[in-house]
Amino acid sequence: MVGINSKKQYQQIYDNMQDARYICKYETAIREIQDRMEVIKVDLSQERGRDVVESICSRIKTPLSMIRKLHRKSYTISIEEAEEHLNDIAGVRVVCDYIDDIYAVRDALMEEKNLILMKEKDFVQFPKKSGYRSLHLIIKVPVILDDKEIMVKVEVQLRTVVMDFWARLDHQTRYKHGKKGKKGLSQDLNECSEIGERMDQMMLQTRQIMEKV
Ligand code: 0O2
Repeated sequence: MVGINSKKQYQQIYDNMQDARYICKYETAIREIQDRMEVIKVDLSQERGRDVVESICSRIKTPLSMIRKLHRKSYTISIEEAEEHLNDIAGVRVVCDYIDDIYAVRDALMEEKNLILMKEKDFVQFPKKSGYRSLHLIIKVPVILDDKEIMVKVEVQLRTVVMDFWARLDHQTRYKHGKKGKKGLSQDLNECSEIGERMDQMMLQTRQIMEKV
């Protein structure tokens, strides 16, 4: 790890990460994405004649989670390193019913003005070893701070209800039983993920057949 922080320095960083001025730009960036998502939700639902987006939620990463991630990735624990290397300080999660809705929301978001797509990670087509499935977009959004326009990174996670259910269970399991989870649990979770994948595919096919008749 680069640079070992003393307890006092560590506390200072923790306090700064909680500082309202530091958080403000991330809150504004989240609001911007959420507002655009609400419009996309209405437009797509009208276009498809059904609810396309189940829920939209957001969070600012906690100082402890930022510090843990910087540590995990072997970066120095500082605000500057967090801003440079962490893509998910601001996060928006969009949950849809069907797999094709995920990509429809992604396409609609990409048509929005003044957004820059930095990175796209498709864990729907290529699930993680853990069984995690979601579509991740790292987007830069313009925010006015002290009369200046700056670009702020937001991670948008797009997933189905089934994927969300799995990710929440996985998160709880790891939180309770450590990174690797309790013996046997990761195998169970992998199986759940595969069942979830089949369920998502079958629900989509069923809906598509129903739409044709
Ligand atoms: P938390 O506590 O949810 O915030 P990058 O630097 O952007 O290329 P990054 O951020 O290192 O890549 O990793 P990745 O794989 O893109 O994961 C980012 C986030 O996706 C994680 O944030 C989780 O929210 C979620 N995620 C990724 N893999 C898993 C998984 O196996 N299970 C679950 N439940 N969620 C996952 P954090 O900071 O790890 O966690």
